Amino acid sequence: MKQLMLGNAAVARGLYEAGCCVISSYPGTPSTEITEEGAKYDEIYCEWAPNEKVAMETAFGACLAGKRSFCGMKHVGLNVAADPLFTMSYTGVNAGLVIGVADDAGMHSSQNEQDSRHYAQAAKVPMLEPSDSAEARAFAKLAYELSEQFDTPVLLKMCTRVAHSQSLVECGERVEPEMKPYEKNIAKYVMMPGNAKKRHPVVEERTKKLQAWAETAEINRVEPGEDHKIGIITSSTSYQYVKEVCGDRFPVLKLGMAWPMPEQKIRDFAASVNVLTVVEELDGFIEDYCRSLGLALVGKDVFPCIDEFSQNLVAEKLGLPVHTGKALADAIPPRPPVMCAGCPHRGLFYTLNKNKCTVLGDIGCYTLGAVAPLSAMDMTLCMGGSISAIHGFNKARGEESEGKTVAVIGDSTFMHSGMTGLANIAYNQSNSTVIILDNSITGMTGHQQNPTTGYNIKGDPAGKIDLESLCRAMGFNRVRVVDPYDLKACDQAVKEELAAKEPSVIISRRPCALLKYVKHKAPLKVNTDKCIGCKSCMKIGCPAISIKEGKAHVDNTLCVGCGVCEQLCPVSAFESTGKEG
Ligand SMILES: Cc1ncc(C[n+]2csc(CCOP(=O)(O)OP(=O)(O)O)c2C)c(N)n1
Repeated sequence: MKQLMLGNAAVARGLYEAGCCVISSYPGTPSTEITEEGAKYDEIYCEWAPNEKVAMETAFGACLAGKRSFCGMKHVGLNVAADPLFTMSYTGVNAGLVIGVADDAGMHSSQNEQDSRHYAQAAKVPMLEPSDSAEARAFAKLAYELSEQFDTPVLLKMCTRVAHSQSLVECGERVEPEMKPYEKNIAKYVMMPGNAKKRHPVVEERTKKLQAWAETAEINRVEPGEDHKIGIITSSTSYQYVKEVCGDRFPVLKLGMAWPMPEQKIRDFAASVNVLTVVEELDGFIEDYCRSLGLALVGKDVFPCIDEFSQNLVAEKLGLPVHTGKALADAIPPRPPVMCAGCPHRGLFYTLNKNKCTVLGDIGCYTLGAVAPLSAMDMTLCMGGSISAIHGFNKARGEESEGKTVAVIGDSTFMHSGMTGLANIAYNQSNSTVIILDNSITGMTGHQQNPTTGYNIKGDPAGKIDLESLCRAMGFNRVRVVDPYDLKACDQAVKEELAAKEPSVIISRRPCALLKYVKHKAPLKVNTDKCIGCKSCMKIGCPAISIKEGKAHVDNTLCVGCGVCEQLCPVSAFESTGKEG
């Protein structure tokens, strides 16, 4: 029976059916649901690792031990895990190893728009690229076959639209592959120069074999068309747009394998059409390969390498009729992201703004501290970047910046890649103040557990890292905890730690207001007789507060009674509604 399935859920289904036994991942939109769905299968051991490198190495260890394994991440996660990836390409695998990576053209939820296909080429590993949920399931299974047949990790590339769209999937049964025997093999698995030198030719040979496989593989298929004026090579979600706007008009070479590419198949296809056209999102990856074969084509000279495509964009560029309905951007009112009502990060950012701090930021819900009226963020680069950067900033600018510059980082991001930056401060001694925004969850990506929360992916009790002890053990004498709902305490902590003559850590601790176990106070209301319309309460950018007829107004469907606005009101106009939320 066919069922509607999210692309990421279909990947998880494919992993399950292929007999995958171990999944270790780090969350990141649009990849997260692969692992969340994988965790629903009892047959698979599933975990959130502290970061993508750890996840990939864990999956590698599991495959080395003899079980099919998987790790999943978003595109930038592959940067973090690139180090093991490039050498795993040399060692190859024991049982199959599949690495899921999800790109985010259009940057729906990302800090950049990189194209992961380059990693497959650079690390010399195969990459499969599904276009819908049925392929997501099938390619996940195929990836294990290729991994074991060619002795290689296999990349499975998703993108936002394939990962987050639903389409029909026919499920199958799980196979339970026998655990592969573990045999010590120093020449294959110990990558020191003498051994690695012998593995590199193996890798080059493997790419040739994979290329030969790609020539006849069904996943690289030619779909005939009536009009050979144009022939389109495409893949992933671009294939869907092409089919939607062209139907069967033009012949299409759909590449299910992004790397290596089938040289002869491409040459034959090019020879069968007048104008070869490559339709691909982001970089001209297929295009560059075709050009290296000496083929003339239409590609990035017409199709942009920026932002995601749409049916209309593809139609317009191919000179076909464009759908003239309302553009999506006009049909849907814009909803810029804001910190939620009751977000514990708000009080802290208000304090940083008030103290005119230079804030070296990081990635998480708290990145929204950059948005007006809080505007308390000077830099956001990549996960973990805040702590390393404050050290460099303070070393460069000296005492003047030490007294007013802070780094802010979330609990999950701190565990991901903040600790090593903190070690650098402790070791090379800059007088830096680091604020860990501990909301007891990985908020940004939808509430995943992490090593500081005390729970595992299934919500069962797990190890819990004590942030205060960790920072002290690293050599910080000044470690203090504040409640970000308490503006006076935040102000005092920030002022004192910035004035201190040694490095310090402030842990701003309060669980995310959206966590199920968090009890809310009664929403507040405004006593309009008292309100003088000074708008002091608007300085925190709370979505529950607006101005109506010159007076503050609280939307009690949003307000969680955190009381931060109350602390700013000079005339005590906020009152409790008394109705517990
Ligand atoms: C290398 C990398 N991996 C994953 C992500 C996706 N991501 C963005 S922020 C974030 C974690 C946020 O959690 P936390 O630091 O606890 O802050 P919160 O959102 O809870 O405030 C993740 C996983 C990313 N941007 N970069």
